[in-house]
Amino acid sequence: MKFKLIYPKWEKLDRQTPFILPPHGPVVFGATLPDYVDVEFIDENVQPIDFDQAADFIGISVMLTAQIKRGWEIADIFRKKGIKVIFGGIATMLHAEETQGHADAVFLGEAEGRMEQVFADFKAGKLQKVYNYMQDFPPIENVGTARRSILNREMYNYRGVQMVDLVHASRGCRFNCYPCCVNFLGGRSFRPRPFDKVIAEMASIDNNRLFIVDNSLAQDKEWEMGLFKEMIPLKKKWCCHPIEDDDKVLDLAAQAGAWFVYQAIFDSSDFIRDRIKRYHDYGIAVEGSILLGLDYHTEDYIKKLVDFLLEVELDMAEFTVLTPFPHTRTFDDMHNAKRIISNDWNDYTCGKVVFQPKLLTPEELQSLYYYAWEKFYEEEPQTYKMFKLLKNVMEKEKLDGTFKQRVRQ
Ligand code: B12
Ligand code: SF4
Repeated sequence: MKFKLIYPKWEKLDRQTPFILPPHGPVVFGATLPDYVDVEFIDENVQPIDFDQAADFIGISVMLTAQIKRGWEIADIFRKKGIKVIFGGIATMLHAEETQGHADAVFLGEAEGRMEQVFADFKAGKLQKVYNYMQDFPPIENVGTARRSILNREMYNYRGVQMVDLVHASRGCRFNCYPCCVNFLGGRSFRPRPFDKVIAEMASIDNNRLFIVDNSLAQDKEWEMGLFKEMIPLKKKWCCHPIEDDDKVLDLAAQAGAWFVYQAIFDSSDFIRDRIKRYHDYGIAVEGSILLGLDYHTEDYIKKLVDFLLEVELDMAEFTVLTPFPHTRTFDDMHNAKRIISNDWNDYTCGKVVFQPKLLTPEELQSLYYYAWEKFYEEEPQTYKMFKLLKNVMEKEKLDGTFKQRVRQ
């Protein structure tokens, strides 16, 4: 059976240097498919979709709200040709009802152990309209090594340098941050994968540079230290979301090859200053995620925050505008207060103001977003800071003999 799995394109963050990482959800999903399924994967961010090419069944995998409308367009085209379409992935769960109007089936939840049934239903002509496994998580041991062979890996490089490969060591998150929908998606409890499976998966990846995409590694100190200890012999270099702020953990992370972290920066406190310094003390670079548009943000506040980021020598910064994504507390509050000014999901890129800020006008916040990107990268442009980050990893690799020339001609 020929199954075409599509990852729709979306508009990238305005002002950020464009780079495209290999998708993660589709390759993890790919590992859950029955053996008889012949899967072809198309990432529309790097290659066009051939709507005339034959396929028995279409799967659409969507991660972001900003992808969903394009997903619907693609589905409508295939369905007009009489080909059945199933949707899955994060944005399907967040936009389940709306998506049903464009799909023969929507799959909600995690796919491990569930695809035999879905494909058997398809073959029998009995596809269900909705497969709802929300908050009904399969055993975490069932998460297998992602099927990266479906990727056209040549396409994922930045100026010839191979991009990181994505991998995850856990699901769920025990925190419940204001703008985040992860509790709705992956549950409130932390679900770590067994170490042996994670290490075997990492070892199998033909790339020394990884992105461990777990929501936050700082969920369980013992587990985190155990993971880093197991990773040391692999000599991989990796980036991730936050690491526990603890000397022992940071030391092990550095030994295990920590390269840089994505760290949320919400103010200019000494706490944040020390947090960045401690990462730097262990040779770990920091890419800040800075959310603009919180209720206490004024022009002065945002400008001082950018000055602070330069002063603490943050390695990279990613500025985003607070966005009321469905199934978040932000959405409920903004919706109840009638503060949402755009309901067009294509605007939900995190680079556009779609709500009425409290102490600024939407236009003022939008120009402060541009100000932040421009001011932060005024003296050292993004490409230069990215080069410094690459230099950092190459130096680490040269030290332990894992450096390989990766630039393609
Ligand atoms: C990894 C990640 C990223 C990576 C993505 C890299 C990549 N190429 O994939 C990076 C860091 C680049 C990223 C960026 C952004 N991200 Co992000 N990211 C995540 C994260 C942490 C994990 C996603 C993941 O891989 N999960 C693991 C996979 C295996 O799960 P899955 O995709 O659900 O797949 C399973 C099932 O859904 C199913 N499935 C998947 N596809 C299909 C298809 C079919 C047909 C079927 C049946 C089943 C199925 O099978 C899989 C196995 O069970 C999520 C949070 C989360 N935990 O979900 C946020 C998340 C998706 N990101 C989010 C956001 C907002 C962003 C940004 C827009 C903003 C930002 N700065 O963070 C940017 C994008 C900006 C840009 N430049 O365009 C939001 C999405 C909100 C929304 N509604 O759009 C999330 C939910 C986090 C949050 N804070 O709420 N992100
Ligand atoms: S923002 Fe990160 S730490 Fe906070 S709830 Fe979401 S996934 Fe967890």
